[in-house]
Amino acid sequence: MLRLKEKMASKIELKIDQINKIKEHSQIKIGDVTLSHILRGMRGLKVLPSETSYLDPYEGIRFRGYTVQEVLEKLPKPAGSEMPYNEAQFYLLMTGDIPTEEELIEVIEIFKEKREVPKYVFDALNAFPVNARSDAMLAAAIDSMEWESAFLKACNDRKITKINAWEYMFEDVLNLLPKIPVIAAYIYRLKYKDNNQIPPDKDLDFGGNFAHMMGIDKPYDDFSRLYFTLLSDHESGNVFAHTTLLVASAWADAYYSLAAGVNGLAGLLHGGATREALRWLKLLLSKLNNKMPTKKDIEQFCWETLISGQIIPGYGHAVLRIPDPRFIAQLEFSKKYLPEDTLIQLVSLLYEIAPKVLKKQGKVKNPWPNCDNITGAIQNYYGVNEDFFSVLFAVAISIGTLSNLVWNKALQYPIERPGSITVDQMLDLIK
Ligand code: CMX
Repeated sequence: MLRLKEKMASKIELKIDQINKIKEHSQIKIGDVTLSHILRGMRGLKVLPSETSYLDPYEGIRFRGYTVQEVLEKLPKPAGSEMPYNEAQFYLLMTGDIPTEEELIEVIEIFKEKREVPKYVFDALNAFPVNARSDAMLAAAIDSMEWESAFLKACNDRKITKINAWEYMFEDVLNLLPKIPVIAAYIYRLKYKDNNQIPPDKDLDFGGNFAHMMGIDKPYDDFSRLYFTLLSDHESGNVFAHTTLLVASAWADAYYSLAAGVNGLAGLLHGGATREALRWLKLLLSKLNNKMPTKKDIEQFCWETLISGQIIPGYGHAVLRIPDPRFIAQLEFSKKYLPEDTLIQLVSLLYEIAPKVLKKQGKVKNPWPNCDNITGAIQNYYGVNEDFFSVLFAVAISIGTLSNLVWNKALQYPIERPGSITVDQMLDLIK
């Protein structure tokens, strides 16, 4: 048995004991449901389990208890690289432990072995119309492999039980996750590089091989490792994770579930926010004939945006109440590697101005930048097309969401089915 699976099995056994203990106290109240929760997209309502990460409004994301800074410091890194192995982040999210060298090597080797994508997936991608969106192609590619699911087969063969379901999910996750960056890079080069494909490099890790297949020089490999680590998980309530875990709660396999999550990235408030933030920055520059705006120009453009009823993309957050540490980590990277870039300089200036404007307007609960504010500017520097941003997000967040998916099955969480309420019923409550 794989060491990773052995470790998971022993950790799951302990967690099941804890869950059984919690069940003895299941009547304990942890909050009240108010009409505001219904009217405000359930903000602040703690109702979803998440083993892999926890979002603290004042500290940012904690991956298995570790802050962003701690993860970047403590996780092992490839030789000559400043950013961690994404395989190490996967190991951490799956088990809660920083991997030893042996444990890490095992995951790296499995990922290399499993990343070969069946030819029929590429054939299907080649048949897409030229105007198809990259994220729609990724979702379709994932769905096309669904028939290979071990979980599906076990369901069909009536072998699956509540107790062993996680093992089939584990198998699917190990088969599926290593293929995602390979498919992503293929889509990119199919759409934007005349289908001039670069084969995988057997010596490279998850993030390094992605950068290689994209055909972008160093330090894009380190930026990929950084970005995939930072965006690898954000609890269970964001649209991507919630959609994936919801679909899986009905005992769909990892393929169907993840493809649903990828579709969940489409909207501009979630997966589309990186694109919108970049467009907004470019619009500001174009208004000034591509000259660097002054602080006054930026302030005026922020107000124009707000007064016209638009949002400032890349600012605000449903949970966070501080500048997103994932924004800060990317800002530090860009100040080191691309300090001369106009858009990066604009992002830094905006960081001084926009929070003041948003505070003055007084509507937002969090006037600080989120990670999406800067990612687009960095990708733009490396020549990556905006249409591809949701795919990059999907590659990253698949790491944690698929880990959580294994845990949700291991802890035997049931199908999700919350109740609903009509406006008339709400009115009855206030009579
Ligand atoms: N610019 C202008 N107005 C904003 C704003 C922004 N960046 N962020 C929030 N607001 C507004 C809201 O639209 C809301 O207005 P109404 O009262 O008129 O409806 C008001 O401020 C209060 O909103 P909030 O409670 O502070 O924020 P929400 O939890 O409702 O929304 C989010 C959170 C992220 C959708 C919102 O801040 C937003 O639209 N930001 C821009 C898009 C973006 O950057 N998305 C990426 C999020 C990152 C992630 O998903 O991880």
